[in-house]
Amino acid sequence: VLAVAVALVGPQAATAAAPAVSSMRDVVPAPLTVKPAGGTTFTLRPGTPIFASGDARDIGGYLAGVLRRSTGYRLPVVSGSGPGISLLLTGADPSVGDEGYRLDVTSKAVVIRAQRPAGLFAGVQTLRQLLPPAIESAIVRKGPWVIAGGQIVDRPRLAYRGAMLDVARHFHPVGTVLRYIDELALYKINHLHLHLTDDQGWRIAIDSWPRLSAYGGSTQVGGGAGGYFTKADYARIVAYAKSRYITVVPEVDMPGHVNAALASYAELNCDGKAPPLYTGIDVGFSSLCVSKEITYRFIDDVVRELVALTPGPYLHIGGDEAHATKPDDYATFMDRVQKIVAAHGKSALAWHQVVNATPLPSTVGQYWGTTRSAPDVAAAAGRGTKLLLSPANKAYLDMKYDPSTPLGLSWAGYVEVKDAYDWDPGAYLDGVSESSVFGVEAPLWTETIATLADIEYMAFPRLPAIAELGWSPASAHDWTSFRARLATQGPRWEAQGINFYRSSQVFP
Ligand code: TNX
Repeated sequence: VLAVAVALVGPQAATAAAPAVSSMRDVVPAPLTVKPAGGTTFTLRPGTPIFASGDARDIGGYLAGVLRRSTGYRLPVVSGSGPGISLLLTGADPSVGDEGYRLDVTSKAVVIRAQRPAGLFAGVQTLRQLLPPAIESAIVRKGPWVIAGGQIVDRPRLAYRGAMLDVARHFHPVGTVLRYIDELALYKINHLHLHLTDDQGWRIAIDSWPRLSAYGGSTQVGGGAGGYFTKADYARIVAYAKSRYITVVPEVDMPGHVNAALASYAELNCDGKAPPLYTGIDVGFSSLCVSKEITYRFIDDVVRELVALTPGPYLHIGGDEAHATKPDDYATFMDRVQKIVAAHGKSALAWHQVVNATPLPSTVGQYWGTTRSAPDVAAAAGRGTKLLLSPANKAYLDMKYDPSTPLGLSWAGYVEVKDAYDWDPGAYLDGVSESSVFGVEAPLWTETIATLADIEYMAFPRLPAIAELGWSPASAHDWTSFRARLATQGPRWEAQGINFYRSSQVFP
């Protein structure tokens, strides 16, 4: 009897503690403009239609899928218009651009208007946050499902809002990556950078060099079994990400971080001898052989096969911590590899050391330093190189929150939620103006991160902080507002079973 009583009290207590109607002002990332209409509410009913036709149809189906899980309602997806939820690709102000939207909630209808499907998808993510947290439950909950009335007009500040997952140090299987994609979508992240290769493992099948994955993917940090994505696995990730309006950016890290490749093919080594596989966490000890022609045939093959799997415009070529490559060789190598990528019709992304070579006009440099002064990077920006900002002491999700964090590293310092949030990407690097800033990205290196629960613990709540810096207008940047809005996300993460860090800065 006692157990039954507890089971009954549990969910009711949680519902009672949460406000009946979520505030329009609590959305993360903060929208461009929010105008609540005091008193007006819309209530979701079992038969509420979701009107969506043409290119909006898939998003209607996606929204219905999200809402049916927790409401148990039918929520038919139909064409036409009327009282209900409408997803329209007409009538949005052109100023919302490709990813923006307008959302109107009245007592009769919820209407999301956008110019492009990506904008409707972003509007749908906002709509989820206007519903009670239990809407995120994987099992049917009681409701009522009430949405506060008003209007939101929204569009992103920066074009590229990314997250990186290192599947090389610890391999993370397809299911984990798909779940992370769904979590990124919640916060309007639009790029997933997959760090596919490193000293400890090669994680993508390359048909013309099969030992890369078969042997080079056979272990990981700590000596576990590792693993790799078949091309079908990888295509599934790319397609799933696309359905969430996320572009996958594959990285093959070169000329350093290549022990797994060198171990797989003796001929890639300058001395013709394959080193053993590596399961430690040192960096900077391996290099491709810059003077051998086979190196470039190898890269051309890998790039060609990856490009065939990559609908997006970018291929990441690494370029970090090439301590085992002489500086002249590094420049020679990076310049040649950028041309290989260009010859296959893609633009290169590279860690910011690429500025020590000659970045092509299309190459984007990813800044991962820990100082605001980086004269060589600023000079490159002055010459036209666009920058993706991932300052390690702000944006690295693998840094410990504080000394007691059981996972993670601390070489760039401890990164509490406020540290992750309190910087302005448009005015961060000395001498670099916002016009040179292509976007922000939150990398998650996985030397110490082995499971989905580990990934979630490090990403939440810092990932939404970086997402807000990339999406919300600079004028909305305010820690006090952000931490209050972030706190309202906690019950949503609980409903989804996301394992998050209960930072005392956010959840006192
Ligand atoms: C530096 S940041 C690295 C990675 C490590 C990471 C750990 C960068 C471009 N390289 O090889 O995994 O630190 O935080």
